[in-house]
Amino acid sequence: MKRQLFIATSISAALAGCAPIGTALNDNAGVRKVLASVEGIDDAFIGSSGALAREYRESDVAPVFRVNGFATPSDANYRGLLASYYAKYRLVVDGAVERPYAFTLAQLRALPQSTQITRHDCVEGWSVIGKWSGVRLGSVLDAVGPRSNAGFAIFHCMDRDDSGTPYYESLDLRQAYHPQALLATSLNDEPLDPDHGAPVRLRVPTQLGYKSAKWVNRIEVVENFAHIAGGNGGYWEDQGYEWYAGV
Ligand SMILES: Nc1nc2c(c(=O)[nH]1)N[C@H]1C(S)=C(S)[C@@H](COP(=O)(O)O)O[C@H]1N2
Ligand SMILES: [Mo]
Repeated sequence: MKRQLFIATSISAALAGCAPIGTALNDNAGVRKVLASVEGIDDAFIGSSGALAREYRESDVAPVFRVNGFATPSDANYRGLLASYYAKYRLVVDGAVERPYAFTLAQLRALPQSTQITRHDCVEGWSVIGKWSGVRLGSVLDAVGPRSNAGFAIFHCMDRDDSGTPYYESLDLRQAYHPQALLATSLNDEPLDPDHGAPVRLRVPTQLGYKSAKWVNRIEVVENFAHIAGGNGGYWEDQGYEWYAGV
């Protein structure tokens, strides 16, 4: 059983490299859900909760971290953030939490910081190793206190596609409390730059790149995501990509 699941996961990762992603992967996700429900399997073999992504050495860090995804926001709101050196930035964390809060960048940087040198794997088939620092997502969630019905964290972003649809992503709370799930504010020892998602982006090295949402300005804690946008838990998920994108 474990071996089968391992193979299913590997096939999924291989298929995920092919765009466009269609029903094969969706079917696969359904299969995996059933497999994962077998007691104990998910902890050992599905990286959403326990397993750590490999961490690399300083000398492994790539000289250039490729930029990908939608264009860096250029609307009045984002330009205003840049002009204020992010003084006007707030990360709103609300929804199914005891103490909804709007964090300034300074407050996020004042929380205990964590650094990782990890590999970013894009679904398009390229990877790059970078050094990320920021606050653990779990620390921020602890600060606001998810309610007992909380199931997922939705990451709302400041960018949009050509037709004006906003980017968003989601993690379940177990993934969100993974020790390597960061709200990154620094890349390669520099403050995060606009093209890589400044001032705050998600960094989830255990999953494909599209989960690592850039330009995050709101984390909405919800019981489930059926009512959000297309109902599949993310911008690309709404186009047919798998919600679970473990690498
Ligand atoms: N808000 C937002 N986040 C996003 C994307 C995007 O288009 N918008 N693209 C995703 C994809 S597919 C990848 S590979 C990474 C790219 O991050 P990078 O530009 O820092 O390499 O961001 C992810 N997060
Ligand atoms: Mo990607």
